[in-house]
Amino acid sequence: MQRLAPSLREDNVSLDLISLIKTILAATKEISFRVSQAHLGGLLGSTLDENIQGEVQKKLDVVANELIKDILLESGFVKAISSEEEDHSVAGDENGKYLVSFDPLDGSSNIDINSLIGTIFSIHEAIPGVDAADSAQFKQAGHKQVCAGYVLYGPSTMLVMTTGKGTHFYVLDRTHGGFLLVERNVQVPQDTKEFAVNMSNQRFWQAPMQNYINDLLAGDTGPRGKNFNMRWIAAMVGDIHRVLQRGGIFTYPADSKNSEQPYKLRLMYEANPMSYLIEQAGGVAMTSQGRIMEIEPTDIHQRVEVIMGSKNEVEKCLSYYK
Ligand code: AFP
Repeated sequence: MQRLAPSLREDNVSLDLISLIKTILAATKEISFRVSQAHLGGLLGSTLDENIQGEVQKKLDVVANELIKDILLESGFVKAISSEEEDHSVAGDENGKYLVSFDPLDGSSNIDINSLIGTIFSIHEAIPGVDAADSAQFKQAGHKQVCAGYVLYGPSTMLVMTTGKGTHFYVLDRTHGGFLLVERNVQVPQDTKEFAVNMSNQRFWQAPMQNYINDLLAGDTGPRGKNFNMRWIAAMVGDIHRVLQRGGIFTYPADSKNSEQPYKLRLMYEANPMSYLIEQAGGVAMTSQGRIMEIEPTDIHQRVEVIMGSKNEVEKCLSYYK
């Protein structure tokens, strides 16, 4: 099995970007260890703080954020970072070539139940001439990402990553401490019989999504003429990993639970990187209005509607909005 760096060189990834990726992965290896020891090390449960999203921070959210932040800011490769757990972007090296957005631990509600969680990251090129402290440089659309990926802390620790030459799977081999390539050019099946959505929000969705899901639930007695299965891990990393592996549609649609906040998922460090991975694997990543990676960001913490996965199923879902 091929090691990480040679596999990236095969995709003509620059040495600087490879070094940055290895820097991020060094932090995730430590996070993987801390996650496995969390119960023993008193790292379960919440802190007394909330992040800027108004969510209570888990102890491991804070630990993971500090590990990634520190290693990136010390690396010299990074001009600035933005994180789910940081109110504002944080300046790095004025000469750093890259901007990194990340969710240090996605699926926080799974931490205390020993279930799937992961780190999501998205890399853009820094804009020359812009001050490192200026958060406006993060306002770059998802199609400008030069790399995106996640590390899933599951039964095995897996890296799923793209640099624009397909989406590849790697597994952390603890015998030598590196990630090994296990599957190159993963392909999302175009058709599926599986959907992922938080059904408890159903009554708050807009009519098109209500109608679409009702038709899936009607199974072979309804207009779709086939039975669908439902899965919900409550961590986007886990749900998207399943979709990449065996197909499916994943959605977090607009809802009316909180009129000031119709969307749940964050554009810069959830929707954009996952869209890049899904599209590079032949899937589709949309809102009901258009392609996620075309959205021009207005804020590093902005939220967005998400409908992504198997091509034909996503297109079917979108047809209900026409
Ligand atoms: P955190 O980033 O706060 O851990 O939230 C996880 C998440 O944004 C995403 O990974 C899940 O798909 C979604 O929340 C789960 O939301 P529900 O609470 O509706 O299950």
